Amino acid sequence: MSREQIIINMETNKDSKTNLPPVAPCPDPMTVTLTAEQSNVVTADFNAAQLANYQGELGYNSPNKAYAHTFEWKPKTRCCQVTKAVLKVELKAIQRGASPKSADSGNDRIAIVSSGGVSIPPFNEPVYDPNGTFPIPAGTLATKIWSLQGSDLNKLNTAHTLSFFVQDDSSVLSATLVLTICCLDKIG
Ligand SMILES: [Ca+2]
Ligand SMILES: [Ca+2]
Repeated sequence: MSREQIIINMETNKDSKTNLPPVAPCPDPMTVTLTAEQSNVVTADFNAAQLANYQGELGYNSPNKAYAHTFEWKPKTRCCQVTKAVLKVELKAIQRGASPKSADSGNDRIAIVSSGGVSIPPFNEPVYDPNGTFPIPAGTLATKIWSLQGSDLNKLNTAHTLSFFVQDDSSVLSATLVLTICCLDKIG
């Protein structure tokens, strides 16, 4: 390749073989796993009713108490972007659920919430499959694995937080948020 050709390629920033802009690998990729071992709640993400009756302990075992948690992450540098986020929550019915509409574990829901408790679609759903077999006994397990998108990723990239809320006869056994992050410079 001639010196001129190299300069042209540098100027146009195109691959000399494909003539396409090069696909730049992330210069500083990382994965961060956040857990809910430590209770943390950003109250602005919840409404008054939610804040009036919640706790933040994993494995809590008394009914009629909701669960709230806010994950928070800190960008390593100014130019870090969450490109992927997977929330996994393991739950257990503290009391039996008679039907999908009964005021026991049967009607419990789990939702990602923001700004005064507004849920961010599509992640607002029953804890236990409403089309499954009822009644469900106490101790019934459920697992949610949600790959976040749209507003949830935006929230992680602007506020650097993500909150979720669980009603009120189900125990949260574990909750993890795995973030795939790309940082554009390595200057701490
Ligand atoms: Ca209840
Ligand atoms: Ca309930």
